Amino acid sequence: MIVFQDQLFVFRKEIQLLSQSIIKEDMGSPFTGTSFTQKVAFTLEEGTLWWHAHSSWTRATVHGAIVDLPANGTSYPFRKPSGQNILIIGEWYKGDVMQIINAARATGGEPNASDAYTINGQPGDFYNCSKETTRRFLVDYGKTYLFRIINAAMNEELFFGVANHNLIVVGIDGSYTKPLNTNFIMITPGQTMDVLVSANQPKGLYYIAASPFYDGINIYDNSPTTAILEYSENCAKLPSSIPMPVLPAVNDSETVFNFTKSLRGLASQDHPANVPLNVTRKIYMTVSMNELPCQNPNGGCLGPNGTRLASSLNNISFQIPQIDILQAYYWNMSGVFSEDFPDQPPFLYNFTGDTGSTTLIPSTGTRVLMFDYSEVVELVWQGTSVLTAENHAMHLHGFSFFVVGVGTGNFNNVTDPKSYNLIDPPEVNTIGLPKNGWLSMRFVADNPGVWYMHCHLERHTSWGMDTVLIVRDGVTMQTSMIPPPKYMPPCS
Ligand SMILES: [Cu+2]
Repeated sequence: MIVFQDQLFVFRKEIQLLSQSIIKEDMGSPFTGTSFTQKVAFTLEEGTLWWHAHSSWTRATVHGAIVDLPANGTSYPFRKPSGQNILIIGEWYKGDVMQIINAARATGGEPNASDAYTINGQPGDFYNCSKETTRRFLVDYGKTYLFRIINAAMNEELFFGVANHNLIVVGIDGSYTKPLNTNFIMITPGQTMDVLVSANQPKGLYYIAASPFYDGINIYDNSPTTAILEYSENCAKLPSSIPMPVLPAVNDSETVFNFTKSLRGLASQDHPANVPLNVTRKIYMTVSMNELPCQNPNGGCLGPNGTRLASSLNNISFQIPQIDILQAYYWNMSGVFSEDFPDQPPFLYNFTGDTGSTTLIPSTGTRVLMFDYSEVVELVWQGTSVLTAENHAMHLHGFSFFVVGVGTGNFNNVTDPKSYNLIDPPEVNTIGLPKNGWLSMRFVADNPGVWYMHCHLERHTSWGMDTVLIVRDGVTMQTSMIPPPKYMPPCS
């Protein structure tokens, strides 16, 4: 098992990440104990991001927060908080997560659900093993605190709240938002949300809790995780009297839809929303759960009707290649991926994502979407009910994108763009696509390179709900990919 140093990086705009793998058990890998330095430039982001491993399910434990503070001489677009806390929600399995997904892939069935969610590594008061070590966040009455919340869970979107306290959302994914006053948030795996909490209630103890949002039909972990908001000098009450936040029902899609729809980018003079207006490339992409023929040499499959579970983007279930696409593209190696990702015919919006029979079994392949440098992209994700319908946490590497529209049902290319928010849409890198709904986003393809796009629900990623975007070089050095370092850590 390889464990990376989990440390908090606080910096301004540019850092060097030293990734150090530590030998915990000798698995015979020639790469344990090695290190490499990765240079990451945060040119536009301000707020909270996170880093995590991306090989199979390793991100379950290999992850950490990245905090990007306001640049010197500037401040937050809200009153400076009295204190800050990083709060990472994780997901814990009694078992090796790599074995859990490998076993599921072998049989084509569902992977085991987790055994607990955690807040900064602790499942909380409702677990005997955690009673003594439940995380406590200390506050002084009358002060306001910034909570940088990260959903690092593997497979569930989550509701989150603090008993008797309102939350004010002020940022998502390293971009400020207009303050949104709410008594809960829904945060998808991959997302970060910066939230202000004012300690304005009677001194005491209050539960902080996260519980799942899941509107599909499969197994999931339905246990809440808790931490405690503790006022200094509180008249300590018995634990049994600590109030719990009231969070929406586990399958409350409508509340989640309204929450997503209410998010607004800050769009101020200091933090303008540079929403692309002149779109040059439109992509319509279905997001589906599927099944594939059983290929288990040891017996039958545990997916629906003896098949194996799969998922797809545009009816293509992504196959992870043996050679990484970044190198294959950079060195012009053929046979690794193909460029014929079939865009749906440009905006034939009478597509009915609900007619599942013809697309229940997707095609498979390593297909990529190619973009010329600085193309202005509008991408509409369309959730379908091909096998089952549920919310998906859509995520793009390499870019933040503006969420210009979101709706239920099938996208209509005539009427729906009329309701686009081109003034103050939220700018994110991960967003929940509503069950059986659509979501339209825009970005400028000005970051040359090879970028993964996938659902951040890890089981869907494993089943093929992924693709890759390749942005070609521009005409100058500054608009081209930088060459690989002399020592490139091998992909293993
Ligand atoms: Cu998904």
